[in-house]
Amino acid sequence: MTRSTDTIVAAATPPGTGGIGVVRLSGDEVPAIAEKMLGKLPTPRRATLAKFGDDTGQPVDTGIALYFQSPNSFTGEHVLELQGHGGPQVMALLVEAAVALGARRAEPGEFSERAFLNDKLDLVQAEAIADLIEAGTGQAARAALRSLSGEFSTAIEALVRELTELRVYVEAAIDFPEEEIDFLSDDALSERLERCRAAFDKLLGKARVGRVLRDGYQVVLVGQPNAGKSSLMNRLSGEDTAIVTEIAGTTRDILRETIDIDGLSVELVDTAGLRDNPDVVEREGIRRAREALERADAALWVRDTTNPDRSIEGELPEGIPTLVVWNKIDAAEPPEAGKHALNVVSVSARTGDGLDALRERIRRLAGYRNLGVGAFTARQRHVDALNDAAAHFEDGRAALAAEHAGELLAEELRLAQLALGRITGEVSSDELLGKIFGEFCIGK
Ligand SMILES: Nc1nc2c(ncn2[C@@H]2O[C@H](COP(=O)(O)OP(=O)(O)OP(=O)(O)O)[C@@H](O)[C@H]2O)c(=O)[nH]1
Ligand SMILES: [Mg+2]
Repeated sequence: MTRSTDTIVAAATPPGTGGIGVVRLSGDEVPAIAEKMLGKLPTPRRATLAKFGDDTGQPVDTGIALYFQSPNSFTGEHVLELQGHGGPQVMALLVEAAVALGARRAEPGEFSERAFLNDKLDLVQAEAIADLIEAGTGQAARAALRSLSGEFSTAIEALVRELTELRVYVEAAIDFPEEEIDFLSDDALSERLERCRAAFDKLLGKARVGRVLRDGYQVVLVGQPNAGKSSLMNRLSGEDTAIVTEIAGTTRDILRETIDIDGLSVELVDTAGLRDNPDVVEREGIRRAREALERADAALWVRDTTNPDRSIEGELPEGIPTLVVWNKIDAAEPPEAGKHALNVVSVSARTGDGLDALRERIRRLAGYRNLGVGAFTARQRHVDALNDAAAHFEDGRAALAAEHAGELLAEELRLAQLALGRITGEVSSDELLGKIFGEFCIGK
C-alpha cells in the first residue's frame, strides 16, 4: 500500500529542445488525468501511441504514453510518462494541461522522495540517482550506478547485522551474570569485536574513496614565490591558465583547473607564493592561499631545486596530507636528504619529467588505488555517519576493556546502529530529507 498523495507533474527531460521530451506524472489522480488527456487509460507497461490533449480537449502533441500502475512504478504510485516532441512549448503545454486537470507542479527531487517514502529505494540509492546524473567522470558514473543498485546499502546492512548480533550476545551475557562462564571476557566476544572493527575499517575506506569519486579531490599547490606552482598546474592540466613569469609574486588570485587522473577528478588550486613582506595585493593572495589550504583534501608543497627555500612546514595546516614536490630538476638536483622519502617527488614542470609519478602519488593520497572493481559513490554525510558509528563502537570496546562494562558496550552498539541507520534513511528527519531531495533537479 502506498500513502495517498496529491498528483505531481514535471518535465523529466532538461529544458531546451530535443528529439523527445518527457513529461511525468505521479499520484492517485493519474488514471483520471490520463483518461482526459489521452481519451483512455493506456494498458500498464505498454508503449501506446496516443494523441495528447489539454484540459479542453485541444490537441497538443502526438507521442508515446507509458502507464505504470501502482505499486509497480518508479515512485510506487500510479505513474504516467508522456513522450512527446522535445520542445519547450510542447512540454509547457502538457504540464499546464495536467495542472488544469488537478495535478501540481513537482518540487525538486519529489519523484525520488516519493520512491524513498514508498520503500522503492533507500536514501543511499536515492542520492545515487542524483550522483549518477551529475557524475563528472565515467568512473564516478559507474560507481554511482553501484550505489544505486544497492551495493553500498548492502554493505551497511551487513555491518548493522554484525552489530545486532554482537549486541544480542552482549545483552544475553549481561542478563545472565550468574552463568558460570564469563561471556564478556571470552574469546568469542573479542573475535566478534575484532571482526566488527575490521568491517568498519573496510567500509570507511571504501566510503572515503566513494566520497572522493563523487566530489573530486582538491589539491592545493603552495610554496615560495617562483617555485613553479603555476607552471606545474599548467603542465598537469595541459592548459595555459596561470600566468608564469620569472618575477616572484606573479600569482595573486586563486586559480583552479580540474584534471582527470584515471577517472579520479582532481581539482588543482594554484595560489600566491607564501613569503614575508608582500605588497597589499599579494598579502590578500596569501590570505586566500591559506584559506584554500584549510579546505583542501591535500597539499602539494612545491619547492625549487635551484633555490632551496626556507621551510614553510609550520604554515601548513595539520591533518592535511602533504606531498613535497621538488621542481626544476632539469636545472638542479634536489637535495639528497629526503629525496627518496615517501612523501617526496621530484619533477620538472618545464620538461614534464616525473609528472607520471606525481599523478600516481596524488592518486594514492586520495586512497584511489585498487579501484575499478566494487567502488561505489558516497557522500560526506555517509562518511560522517560512519565515523560517528565507528566512534561509538570504539567507545564501547574501550568501556568493556577498561571496566568490563557490558551495559556501556551494549548502549554504544545501539548508538552505532542508529548512526548507520541515518545513512540508509532508516532513521531520518524531515529536515534531512528536505536537504537531500531539495538538491535534486525538478522532474527527478
Ligand atoms: N628550469 C625550470 N624552470 C622552471 C620550471 N618550472 C617553472 N620554472 C620557471 O620558474 C619561474 C617561476 O615559475 P611560476 O610557475 O610562475 O612560479 P610560481 O610558483 O607560480 O610563482 P608565483 O606565482 O610568483 O608564486 C618561471 O620563470 C618559470 O619558467 C622548471 O621545471 N624548470
Ligand atoms: Mg604562480
